[in-house]
Amino acid sequence: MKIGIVCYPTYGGSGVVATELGKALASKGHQIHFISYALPMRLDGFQGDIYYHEVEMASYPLFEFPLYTPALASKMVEVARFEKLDLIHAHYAVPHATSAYLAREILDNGIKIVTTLHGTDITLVGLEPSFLPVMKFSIEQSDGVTAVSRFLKEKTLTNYGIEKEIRVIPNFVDIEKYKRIECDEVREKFAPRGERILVHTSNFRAVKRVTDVIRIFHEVRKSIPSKLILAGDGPDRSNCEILVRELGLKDEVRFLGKQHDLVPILSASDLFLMPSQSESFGLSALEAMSCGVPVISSSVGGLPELQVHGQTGYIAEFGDVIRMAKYATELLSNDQRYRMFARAARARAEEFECHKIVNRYEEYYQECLVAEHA
Ligand code: GMT
Repeated sequence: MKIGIVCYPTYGGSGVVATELGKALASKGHQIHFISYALPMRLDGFQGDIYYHEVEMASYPLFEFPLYTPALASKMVEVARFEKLDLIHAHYAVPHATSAYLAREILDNGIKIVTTLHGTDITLVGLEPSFLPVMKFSIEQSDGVTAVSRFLKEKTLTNYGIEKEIRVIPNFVDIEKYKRIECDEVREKFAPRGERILVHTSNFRAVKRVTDVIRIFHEVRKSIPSKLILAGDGPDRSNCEILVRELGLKDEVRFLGKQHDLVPILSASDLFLMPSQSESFGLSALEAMSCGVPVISSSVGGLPELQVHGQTGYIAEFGDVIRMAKYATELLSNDQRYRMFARAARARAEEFECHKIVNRYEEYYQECLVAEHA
């Protein structure tokens, strides 16, 4: 198949899923054309059947705001025509599903559109009155729609009053790449006195509640000698830096900023913290679990579809910092239970192994290609 993949290139789960999916599909013989305004973060290294097309943005004194939606649609039309695409897969509905709809109408050549709903495109941004009618329309017009969890599917059906069939295809992980490796050097660097290491990775947006991560760590430290590693960057980073100083944790918390290779960091870690306010799946928790790291998370969104409470980690109500800290402390205090949890986390991650899930996307594409336009 010749597939156009549209995604955000930035540090975020939807771009990661789109890029890893494209790479996996290319390795199975499909021709993949990424379309975005910048090179997707994980699209590194040369791979024969992968192409990248950058969306150019015209500027004109009349335009106070960038006009990305039509520019993206025009690029989709160009790529689809020149490369004879069979299908365009839009990741994150806002505004990609709308641009894809426009492109399909212009092309009028039988090309199909699949939209994958990732999270805040449905739970937050898409619900803005300034977007909602366009989002509902664009999702309904897609030839196929997938959601990364049952939670997100239900939210879409109820919040938008959509009656369309939505296929749940969860996030996935490359279990050969995301596995625990020897990382004594990393441990030595971050925790020279053998302290336990807690870790969190995200794009530091408000929904991730990174300040809760710091507060949980503050509680855990009261009884367990430990360090906290924070990887990633985003709008809440400054608040977090301030809180760390206010709590007197400057020497105990390391802010690493954006990182390309998380495997050594996850491999050196003992617990992953994800106290999010909203999380449709929790890809970074899955990557941690694949490295054998148990997770303490909130109970929001799709997290209970990934995490098994009392086996792969613990789940507590969002905002309940004390309970999460208690769970973390208990787990880190019991070596035998900890080892069981670490094994269970890896075993659970194996259920989301890359090839299994990529096959499900491939099958879905085939179904959409043969189906009549809705
Ligand atoms: O919805 C978002 O916040 C954006 C998106 C991203 O690009 O970071 O994250 C979502 O998509 C990921 C991949 O499908 C999911 O694993 C994340 O749970 C989800 N984030 C939220 O729902 C907050």
